[in-house]
Amino acid sequence: MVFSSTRAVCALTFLIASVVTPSVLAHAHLKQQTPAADAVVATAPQALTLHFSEGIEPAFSGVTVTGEQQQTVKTGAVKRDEKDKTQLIVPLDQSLAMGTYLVEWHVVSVDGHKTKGSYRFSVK
Ligand SMILES: [Cu+2]
Repeated sequence: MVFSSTRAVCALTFLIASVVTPSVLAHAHLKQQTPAADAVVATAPQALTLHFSEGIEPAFSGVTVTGEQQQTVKTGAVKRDEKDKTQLIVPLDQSLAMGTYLVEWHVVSVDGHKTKGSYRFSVK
């Protein structure tokens, strides 16, 4: 009786540890970005940086930047910061005119999970 319940607890602990831990902790959420969400910047940025909660895979991650007239802003290939794999850098190939821009991002974190989201910023 004592033996079997100990085994059951052990099996349960293992199950919870293996099922809950990776899925809850490992998704890449956008924590911070430059220019910041809803920011109004005086100088047009030359690149966007997006800082995630987890390391991300640049080959499977991307960003689209759209202006007020639904025009797509030309961006260079996204890259990951050499020293910080949670940081995605998006070079802008054209300088941004005054206006509000929508940034839509999608990333695959190093554990293979996909996340996406969007935010806006303005150039005045
Ligand atoms: Cu994950």
